[in-house]
Amino acid sequence: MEVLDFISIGEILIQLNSLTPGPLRYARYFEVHVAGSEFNVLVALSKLGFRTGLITRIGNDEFGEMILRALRAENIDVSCVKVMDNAPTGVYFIQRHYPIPGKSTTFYYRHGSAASHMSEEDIQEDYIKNAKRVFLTGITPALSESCYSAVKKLRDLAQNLGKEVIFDTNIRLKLWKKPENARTKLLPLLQGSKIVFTNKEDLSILFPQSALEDVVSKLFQLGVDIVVVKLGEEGACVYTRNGEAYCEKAYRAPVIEDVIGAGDAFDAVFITSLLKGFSLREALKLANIAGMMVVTVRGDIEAQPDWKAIEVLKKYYEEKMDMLR
Ligand code: KDG
Repeated sequence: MEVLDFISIGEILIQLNSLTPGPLRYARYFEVHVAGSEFNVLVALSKLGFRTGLITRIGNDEFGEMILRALRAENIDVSCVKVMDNAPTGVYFIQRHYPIPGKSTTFYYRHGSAASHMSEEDIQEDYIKNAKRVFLTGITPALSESCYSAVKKLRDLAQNLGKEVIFDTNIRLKLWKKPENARTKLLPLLQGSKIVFTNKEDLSILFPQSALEDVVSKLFQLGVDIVVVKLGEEGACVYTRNGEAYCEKAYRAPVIEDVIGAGDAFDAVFITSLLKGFSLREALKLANIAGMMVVTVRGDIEAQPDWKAIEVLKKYYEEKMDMLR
């Protein structure tokens, strides 16, 4: 079995992205994409040169076929992808620029989907032994009780085997229903993560009415080494257990098509930059650039940069040099 640099567990969805901005009740044309937070991160990591694998389930349907093709095309290991006969592949719609211009809203049609049936059965110890790091998000544990148990088993096994766990809180209230459900289920899962990616909204759910400094130190008490707070168009900040703290401003996107998926590219490029030996500050800058790229197109994975693109972008945004000709 090939050694994998990163594995994850999560639902891949068919994304129907409205071609026109505004409320979906007026939308007539939709563009089809393949997306899902953990998948997006693995696609980005795979473009950046890592070997990756995803644990998931898809329906035995045309959309499941589309997803399998996307996984193979993006060079993601599919040995832990199960095809289910009696549950469909999940779908979601994206409404753009309404009600908040520049922002997108998601509408899920995924309840009872194949991926929501994942359970502890999907977690094979050998697969984890064979992986270097595990990337998790707060989305999969929100899909169902059995998905929560699967994520917990994967995290526990990974930590017992001494693998690094990286966690993005990615709270989706449409899935959790109540903020307290997210809080009680997610906080224990964050324990011992090497890096936690989060944002202001998620932190206000996980640690209500707490100041940022307190929240960060609470995460350190949970054994987290690095906390990254993503601030969207404001940029991002990083805090480390040994007292380093930096913030970097975001880059302004020349156009905003659809902001969904930007945070996933951010995570992948931040992780990659650290593994390549860049400073925390530099990693924040490059991750901000990657996030900015993704908002310029519809679809989550299409504009994720590979390292060659990152170098071109770095020259352009930091030295104002256009290396395209
Ligand atoms: O991070 C992008 C995801 O939010 C999007 O692709 C859909 O996975 C998704 C979800 O559960 O919201």
